[in-house]
Amino acid sequence: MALTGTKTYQNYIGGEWVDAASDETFESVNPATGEVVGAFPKSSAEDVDRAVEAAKDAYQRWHLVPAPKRAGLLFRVGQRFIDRKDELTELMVKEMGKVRPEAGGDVQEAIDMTYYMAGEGRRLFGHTTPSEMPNKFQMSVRMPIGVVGAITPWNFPIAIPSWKIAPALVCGDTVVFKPARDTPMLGERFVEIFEEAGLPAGVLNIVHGGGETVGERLVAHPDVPLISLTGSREVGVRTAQNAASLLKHVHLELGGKNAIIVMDDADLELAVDGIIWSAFGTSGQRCTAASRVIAGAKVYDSLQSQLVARAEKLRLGNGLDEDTEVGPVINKSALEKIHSYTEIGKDEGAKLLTGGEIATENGLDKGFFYRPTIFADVDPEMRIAQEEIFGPTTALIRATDVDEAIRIANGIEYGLSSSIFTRDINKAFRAIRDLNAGITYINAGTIGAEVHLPFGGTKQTGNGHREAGQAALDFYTEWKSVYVDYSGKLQRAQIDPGE
Ligand code: UN1
Repeated sequence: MALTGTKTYQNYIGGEWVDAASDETFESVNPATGEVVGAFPKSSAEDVDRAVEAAKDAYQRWHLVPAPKRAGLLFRVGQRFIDRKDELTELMVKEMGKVRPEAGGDVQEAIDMTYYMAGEGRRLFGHTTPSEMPNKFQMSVRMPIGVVGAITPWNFPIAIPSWKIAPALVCGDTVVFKPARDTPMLGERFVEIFEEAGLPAGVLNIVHGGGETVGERLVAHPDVPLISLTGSREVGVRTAQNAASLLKHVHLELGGKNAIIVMDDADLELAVDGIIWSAFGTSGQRCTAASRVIAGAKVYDSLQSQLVARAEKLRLGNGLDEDTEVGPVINKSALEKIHSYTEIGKDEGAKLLTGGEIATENGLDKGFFYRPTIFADVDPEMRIAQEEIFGPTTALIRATDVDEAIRIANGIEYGLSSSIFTRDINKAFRAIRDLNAGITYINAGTIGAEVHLPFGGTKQTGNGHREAGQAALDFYTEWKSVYVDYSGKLQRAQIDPGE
């Protein structure tokens, strides 16, 4: 049953809502109820080309708008996000499934990022440095680059677009935005807010559709020099490969297999809170989710029983219900993938402590619900301890000391987030130095990054770039070094001695 009739939404290109070239559509579905949220165009390469043309044309003017004025747009967008926070929050619960407080947090993250990047309009600092020669001035300045292809995931459907689009716009780039197929309505609202805030035509465009058509065309398009993608490792590798022949700048934010280490001296109650939140918050569908728990011998048994008791109490349901703690997973294929990992874990010999099944009681069968799942006696090499499941499943692993715990935590192909619970300052600093990850938490779970610090990971989590914070500016601009020689004569660097 459709919530909003059978309305088909449009793309937004060059400041106008327009139909796609083909009549084909796809539906966005509420994962808690199976209801249709709306129908969206299955756009083709032709639609992408139109959007890129509009963004390229707009770039000619936008990059010359003074940065504090570009920031003015973002300040107005930030205010509108605040004004429409409740409405966006409710829509997010309906389209993506996360529970209301978390959906509100997602919108808040976009508010924070938009204001943070708006502030950059009066900074975008470069450097001045002395010259090795007399009467010579030099500085480095950030230069905008051109059109950005922003390809975003469904798990943070308002926050992550803001992580890419706010810095791109303040830096003077223009954007073609492809939201995830599971959350197109939130993508369309996101753009609508920019339109309300006075977006100049073509500066931000949205093209709906699949990765294999819209995403791939953006990556292949010669007039899109920047691609920022948050998605799976597989799609990330393909994106980098396809973009390589054009030497595009590619920012990739891919998977995680994040661990929480609990040392024998930890505050166990706090660790249990951190694990439950990090493993089952957003139904485990965060790149930063804790899908492994590495525990010392003395705390292992107690931790295991407390975690099981807490997980079994978590209330599954529609995120619109006040008492729901865990919402659905995004779609049927995610549900099937998550369940297949339960089978894999059992076959590998891990001990299933709780969960491990699709929840169907009290109408949950209308949506895609999976019971919070905990495996114990997990060997670090098992697939459930190595591969990203992206669901409410976590694996308990034993470690004898901090060295072994860190070795196990690092023994994966990813490197996004990491955490250690300990009261020992020496162990905490060892972990900060030795955990090979883009983020390390001390005495907190693996989730909850703030917008003014760099976000991203090591190893197969990405390709070395970071988003958020000042680090994002390095992706959306290029450095230019400027030398001004006011000596009135030829001065040769490295050759002529200074006076
Ligand atoms: C993600 O799952 O890709 O730190 C982003 C966190 C959130 C962002 C997660 N602020 O968990």
